[in-house]
Amino acid sequence: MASKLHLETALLPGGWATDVVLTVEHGTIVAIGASGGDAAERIHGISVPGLPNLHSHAFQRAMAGLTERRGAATDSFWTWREQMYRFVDRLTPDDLEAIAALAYIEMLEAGFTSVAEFHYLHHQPDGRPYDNIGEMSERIVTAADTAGIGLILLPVFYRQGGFGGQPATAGQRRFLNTRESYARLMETRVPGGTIGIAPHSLRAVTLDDLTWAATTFPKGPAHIHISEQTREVDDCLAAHGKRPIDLLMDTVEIDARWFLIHATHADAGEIARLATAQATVGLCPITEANLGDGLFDVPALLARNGRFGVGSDSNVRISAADELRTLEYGQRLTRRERNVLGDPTRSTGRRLFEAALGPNALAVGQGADFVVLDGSGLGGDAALDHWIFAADNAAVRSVYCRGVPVVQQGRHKDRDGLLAKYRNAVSRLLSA
Ligand code: NGQ
Ligand code: ZN
Repeated sequence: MASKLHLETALLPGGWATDVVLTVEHGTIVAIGASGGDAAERIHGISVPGLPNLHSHAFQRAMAGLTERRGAATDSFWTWREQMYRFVDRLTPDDLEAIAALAYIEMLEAGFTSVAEFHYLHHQPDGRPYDNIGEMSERIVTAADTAGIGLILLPVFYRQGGFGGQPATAGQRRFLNTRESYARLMETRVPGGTIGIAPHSLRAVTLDDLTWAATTFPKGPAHIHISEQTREVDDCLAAHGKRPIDLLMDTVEIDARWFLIHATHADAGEIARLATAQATVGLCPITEANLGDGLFDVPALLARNGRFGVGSDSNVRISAADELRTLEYGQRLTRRERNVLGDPTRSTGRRLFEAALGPNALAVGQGADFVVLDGSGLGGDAALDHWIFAADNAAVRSVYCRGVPVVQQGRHKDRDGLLAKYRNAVSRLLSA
């Protein structure tokens, strides 16, 4: 069952290498060698490990382009959220599957080889569970399988409308679970993938619920939205007398399994704490710009050797390169400096890229998940910088997941059929 792939140029954990031969068995790299041999399929271009997408709400892909219009009052994250709730109200399981499948092939075409789906659209529009309570979760699993992307399914635990036990609004009723119904969602099977917990936010669960979820499911990844808006920080201080990340870290044991999504308004003390705990900050620069969230202090995190990655969140635009570029440009614009997130040992694009890889690498024991870039005549770090700062998604030539080419010549193999299904779903939604 072993196959061999001969990479012309590849980014290995130790740096750039040429003529790298991967031996792949059942999707996993079992050996890395230096010589070709006839059996190996030759892959031209610059091969780099696939990036993990740390945060997605796939259904929001279908809202791209629908919320860029000023309302009567000042628009904000909170007015956008009301529009999102109205959109959610009409989504069926078929819609979710069609939209998620398109979002996932676009992620692959952008160089993401796995997605952490922060999934909260669990129930029927009136809040009653589907006959199969896991219906919507299973649609996400099917969409990921159709696209061929790695899936970390994060069923979201959502219990209340806001701090201090505020009742959920009508727009939030599809998201709600008891502890019992949540435990059933956590039984969803994710073949070849992973499942993890996702208390939605400190707004949407009580501290008791948070502790319950973390201790009932002590293994696997744990994700939470946190500190994205200054109002959330203010409300948290008013309700609990602590800032959100301090409150989280005083309530449950935060370690390397935790992903703190956004963390935009973390202060210096909170950044030091989460870095020491080896939690990963899940930054979503395109969405954070689109929603007017603010800028996370990445230099402070890097100074503490903290971990970060990127997520496409609202999927208003799906591009790993653009996430990294927007992250760096936000810092350049506020500091009026260049190469803010770089270091002298490598290019800024490579530094950002390697940070966002997390544990992903072209190495024995890892999945054979990699992206082949067209370097436009450039090699090494310059090819990565060209992708991130110039060519964007157009530089992605092919993408391999578990050793199988899912994207070739920049296009996913099933793009046409999945795009047609997506368009049907969106036109039905907009006319409903
Ligand atoms: C979400 N999105 O769950 O889709 C949220 C909005 C909320 C972002 N935070 C809802 N970007 O946070 O209450
Ligand atoms: Zn989110």
